[in-house]
Amino acid sequence: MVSVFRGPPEPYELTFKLAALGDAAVGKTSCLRRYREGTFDADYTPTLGALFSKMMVELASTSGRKIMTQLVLWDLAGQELKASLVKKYVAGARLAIIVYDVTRPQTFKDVDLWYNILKEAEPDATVAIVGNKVDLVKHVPTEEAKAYADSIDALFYETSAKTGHNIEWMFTDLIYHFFKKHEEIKLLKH
Ligand SMILES: Nc1nc2c(ncn2[C@@H]2O[C@H](COP(=O)(O)OP(=O)(O)OP(=O)(O)O)[C@@H](O)[C@H]2O)c(=O)[nH]1
Ligand SMILES: [Mg+2]
Repeated sequence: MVSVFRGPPEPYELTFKLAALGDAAVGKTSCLRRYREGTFDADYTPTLGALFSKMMVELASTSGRKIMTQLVLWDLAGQELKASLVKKYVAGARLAIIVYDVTRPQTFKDVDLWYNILKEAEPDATVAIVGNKVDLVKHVPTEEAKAYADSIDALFYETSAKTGHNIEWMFTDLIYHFFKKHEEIKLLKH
């Protein structure tokens, strides 16, 4: 079981880093904010460089023991095109989401560029491809994006940070797969 702990910071047993990548204005900051705080802001404030925030996530082992973990979320500027800088920011990330905007096909094409930079820096990261803004008219076919995600062995989700559609599920499932893959903790199925 994986669940967000929205109380005050607790002592934790494990900490892990998640990086959010993708073109400008695809909704990286919005997806992270929706997951962390449950809110949405319609105004666009581009992220400069990179920002990080922390949140508590509670896991349950197969024996039912609760394990408090700290998730460190790194939010990268979509305008940050210098691969060397991106690599610096993603260093140490065990998990990554590469977000595109389902209304803008170019942002989907660029996913592969972000993926290659990530892969060079963190070859073992558990990766999710995320098509965001599904509350709007979609211009990137789901099947095409899913096929790409399958080809690079990544997870795939379609979300809306605006309505909250699939956001909690996407992060929960990603974290679940990460721990399952590494078998550091035997988790209860969510
Ligand atoms: N309709 C809709 N708008 C969204 C959604 N997610 C984000 N937006 C809007 O899209 C714009 C960009 O969102 P951000 O979260 O700032 O995008 P970003 O990827 O962090 O952008 P950079 O920091 O510049 O890389 C903002 O105006 C958001 O309100 C969504 O799911 N649906
Ligand atoms: Mg941002």
